[in-house]
Amino acid sequence: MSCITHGVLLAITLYDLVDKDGRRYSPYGWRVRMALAHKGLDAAVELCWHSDKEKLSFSGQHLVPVLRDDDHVVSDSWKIACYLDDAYPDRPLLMKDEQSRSFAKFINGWTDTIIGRPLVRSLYLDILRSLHPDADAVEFRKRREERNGATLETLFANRTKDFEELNRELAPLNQLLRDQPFVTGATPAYPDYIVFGTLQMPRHLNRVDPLAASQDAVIRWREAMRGLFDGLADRA
Ligand SMILES: N[C@@H](CCC(=O)N[C@@H](CS)C(=O)NCC(=O)O)C(=O)O
Repeated sequence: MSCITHGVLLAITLYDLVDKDGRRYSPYGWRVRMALAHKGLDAAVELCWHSDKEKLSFSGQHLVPVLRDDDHVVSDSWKIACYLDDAYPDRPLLMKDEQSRSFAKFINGWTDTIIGRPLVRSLYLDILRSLHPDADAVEFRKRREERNGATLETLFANRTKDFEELNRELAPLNQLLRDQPFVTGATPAYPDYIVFGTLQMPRHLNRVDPLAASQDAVIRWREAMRGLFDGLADRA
């Protein structure tokens, strides 16, 4: 299915998360938005709320992001990034060879677990409060409280400790970024978008900054990332 946006025919549609105030804070959605910009690909956007099962039923699952490119439907940000390189090899690559893809896959897992977990669980209460009115808030709370063995209020109260953990875990990245401007070296590529996407979450959700001043190089890198693609990172 193709969409017409501003008179331009777009073959690609990105299904991304939206909250009740129109904010798009999904870390995975941001990875794909940066990836599309890196490849110079325009996409129409379909906004979905948490567990928008009906709208996403065509994808056979209920999580965003989902990318539809004509007849191809790809869910999961990692698979989408791989798909974009495979389908559009003549455009700037997100991961230029097998080694780069392997490194990016490690960064994807590291970011989701070591960085993402303490960050996201400390933000659940903010997410709950910002849920779109049609999202299932009861189910949202139940699933996360079961998974974490604590109420969202308890997880929120632990935020300072979670941020301390996150800053400790970022130390090797900070060290790397003292020696080079981007995670992948002189220029940014998909591993940069992975980590950056996760850090976009608090920025767009509630403006809380988890980074301590000790993360000097990560903070400098984050500024550089915000400037990419005409300031895409600041667009809601
Ligand atoms: N591994 C997936 C994770 C996708 C994901 O967890 N998406 C969240 C939004 S950030 C979602 O759709 N949550 C809805 C739900 O849990 O029902 C990816 O990389 O895309």
